[in-house]
Amino acid sequence: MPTMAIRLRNAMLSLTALAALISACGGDAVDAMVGDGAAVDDGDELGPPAAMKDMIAFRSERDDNAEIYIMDAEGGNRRNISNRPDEDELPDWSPDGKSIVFVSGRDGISQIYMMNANGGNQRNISNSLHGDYTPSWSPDGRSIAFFSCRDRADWTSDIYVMDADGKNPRNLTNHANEDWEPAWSPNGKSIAFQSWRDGHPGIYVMDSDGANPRNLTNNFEVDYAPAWSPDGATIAFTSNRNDNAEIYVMDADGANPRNITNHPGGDSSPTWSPDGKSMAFTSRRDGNKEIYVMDADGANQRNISNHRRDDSQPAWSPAFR
Ligand SMILES: [Ca+2]
Ligand SMILES: [Ca+2]
Ligand SMILES: [Ca+2]
Ligand SMILES: [Ca+2]
Repeated sequence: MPTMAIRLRNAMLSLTALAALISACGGDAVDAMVGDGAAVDDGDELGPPAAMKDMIAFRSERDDNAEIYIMDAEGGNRRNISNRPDEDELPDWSPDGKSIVFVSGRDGISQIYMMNANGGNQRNISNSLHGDYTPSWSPDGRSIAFFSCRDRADWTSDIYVMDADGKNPRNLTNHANEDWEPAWSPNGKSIAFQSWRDGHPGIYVMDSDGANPRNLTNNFEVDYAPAWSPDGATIAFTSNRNDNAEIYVMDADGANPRNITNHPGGDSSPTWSPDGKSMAFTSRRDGNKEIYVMDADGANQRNISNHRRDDSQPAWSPAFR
């Protein structure tokens, strides 16, 4: 049985990426960006927004800085839609498939941006002085959930919800420990998230107004990155309980957790296809991060990004209809 020290070390190792995000919440001043996007025209030349069906948005470093890419579920029609020299990451889709919400550092600190799904009309909607991360669009299209350190002097984080135009942000968790990675349920009534409030990162769920938070995973290992199935019956997540990161699914009340990837490489960040029959996820099994797709029971795991630079954070469009 691992000691608490080993558990803590494992937790920190597996959460390196998000820990890096949190450190950005520490108020490190980032110099004003130089030459930010001066050659990029966000105007209407890309045309009106069109709904993107059965596309996967993801973060890629293949252009030397993080960009939002989209591709179809077989890996075809791949293109860079953010196309800026700064870090662009953590995409999520509007329910109508026409827009993508994402995080960018282009204004000096990670904030939440919106763009058409063809890359047009990129704009900052959070306009926060602190870091904002992991946006999740509500199924009715009206709200964006995210996590931020904006209200806490100790730089820990809470889950927030704002209107989809960035107005009216409010803190849903108000808890002294870290709260990360909100994910709306398909009926809009609940938000799943990751929290450290019981001493080890677990998956929690609360009502969409922040009431009634409860722990769904209740174990001493690291669980994170919740994603609801389109029918709301199942939550996929990432767990290190088998000593390497695997995709698990559980019933929406936390019962019946089972490992569906079963591969010694690190597997994380699940996202469901709109029909609930498939999932995309990030895997490091080929030596760098790649986007994988599999059947929802874990069969037919295959690499669809196939690039030596890191590809991660998949989001399948649209999650809800
Ligand atoms: Ca970029
Ligand atoms: Ca908190
Ligand atoms: Ca694995
Ligand atoms: Ca790759």
